[in-house]
Amino acid sequence: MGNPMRDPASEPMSKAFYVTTPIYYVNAEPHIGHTYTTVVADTLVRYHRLCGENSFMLTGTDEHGEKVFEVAEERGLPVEEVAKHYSDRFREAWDALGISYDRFIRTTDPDHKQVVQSILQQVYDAGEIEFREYEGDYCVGCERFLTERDMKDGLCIDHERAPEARKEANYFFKMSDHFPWLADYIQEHPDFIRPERYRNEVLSMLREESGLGDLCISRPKSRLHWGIELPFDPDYVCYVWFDALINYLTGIGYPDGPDFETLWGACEHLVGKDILKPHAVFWPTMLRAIGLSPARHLNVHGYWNVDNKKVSKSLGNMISPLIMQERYGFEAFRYFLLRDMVFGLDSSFSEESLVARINADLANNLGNLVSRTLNMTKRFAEGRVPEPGPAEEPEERVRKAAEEAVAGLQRHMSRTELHRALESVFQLADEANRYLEEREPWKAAKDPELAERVRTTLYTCCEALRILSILLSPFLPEKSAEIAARLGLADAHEGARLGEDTRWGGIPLGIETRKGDPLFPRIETAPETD
Ligand code: ME8
Repeated sequence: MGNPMRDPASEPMSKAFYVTTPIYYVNAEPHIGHTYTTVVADTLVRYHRLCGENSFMLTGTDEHGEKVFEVAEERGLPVEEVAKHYSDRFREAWDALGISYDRFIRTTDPDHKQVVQSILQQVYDAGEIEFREYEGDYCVGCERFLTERDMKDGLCIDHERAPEARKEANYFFKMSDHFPWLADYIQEHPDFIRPERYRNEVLSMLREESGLGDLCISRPKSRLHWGIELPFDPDYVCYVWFDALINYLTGIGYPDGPDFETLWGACEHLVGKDILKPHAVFWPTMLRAIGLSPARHLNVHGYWNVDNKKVSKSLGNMISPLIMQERYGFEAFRYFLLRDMVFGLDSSFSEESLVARINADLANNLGNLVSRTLNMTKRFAEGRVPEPGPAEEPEERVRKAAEEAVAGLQRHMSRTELHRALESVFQLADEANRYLEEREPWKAAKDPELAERVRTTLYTCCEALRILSILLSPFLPEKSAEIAARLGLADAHEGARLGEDTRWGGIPLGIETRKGDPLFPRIETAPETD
């Protein structure tokens, strides 16, 4: 755990880590989908802090555009008021759920407006923006012109609504000029877009998609005044996606903030597959136009569905994270989200699967290990971590499981495979539970000749729990701190580092432990009635 003697000045220069979530539209309350992406970002940033890296997490709200304007019109309210109302809902939800973001950005923030205008001017001056007439099918839900691929039976596939035919004179970013280098870049950096299925999707988009031409980046004020004004034409505002993507730069102090260069070079975007195209095509080309390289990775996840339908505001089948928090405790819900979704694939949400997961992994496996270890330490070792005897084969197995858990965590986190990282860590809890069953300290304690064996068993389980409390801290921040506190290690847990503090044998002997209520009470579902 945290070493009080550690001198930060003597440590090697730390690596950097920068993670972003999409900035969410301010037209509805946060739901399970937004919560998932935000929790993944929070887990990653906590993990990188645990590794001692200079880490930064950005989230926030996307406030301009027609979608938000429409909601304000419908309600007869000023658009600024609606935007603030929903932006506050997101911020309050993340605060209530303990999300450790470093900045919550709003696209209505003054520094963002200034950055967007300076980038627009820069791209305009470079001759990459042109004025022309355009005609097409526009979906307000997507906030963009649709291509054939985006429609089925004349309706937008994502929003199940008919697009509007629109003809307008607008400014265009000459995005298609960039497609050849972008395709090469994606080929040469095979894990830039991951998992692989999304990389292939983008490559085929670049090869085949007929409508993927230049990007219309303006909206005439006569139709929509809610947006950032183009610095080179006051009759237009900036297209919401061009404005929104730039938040990833504003958020870390572009262009000359002290950490900008370091963090940008370590940027990991997290997005749902619905916004693959803007992130994989619009954004890298925009960055190139201002001389910046793409993010390190674009990590793309699938949808949470309920009854085979994507959870979304427009379909009205939302699951509220705050209600889940009230019913099950947020950490249990958070665990379920991270453990049940294979990162990249769709997943189906139901309360039955949530309860089954909580009971199996948290109540039975981890929770039981904690209560059995601490109860027996109380009963057979006066509540203190005892001095062990020599390790035998069963102890070696637990120790090996701890080493493998650390290695598995590192391997899977570097690939954003959080479900697999958790699986690796839980194998240590499995192994420690198996070990307890094998050593049976509750029986051995009756035989004075086995006193040393009992001490060794309890020591081994306390040490496994200490290591688990560190490895689980990115996933279960509060409960892992609680495990550490019951082991008498609350202070050390705060500054723990992966590697030096997760080596076997670090638990101080003789420290006073405390049992306590079940960490994750079993959830009894209502009995079925005939
Ligand atoms: O697209 N399953 O905002 P948005 C999983 N403002 N994730 C889901 C989901 C679901 N059913 N539904 C939503 C926007 N999400 C733009 C982004 S970024 C510069 C601008 C998550 O409020 C997922 O991360 O519609 C998805 O990409 C995002 O919410 C869309 O949020």
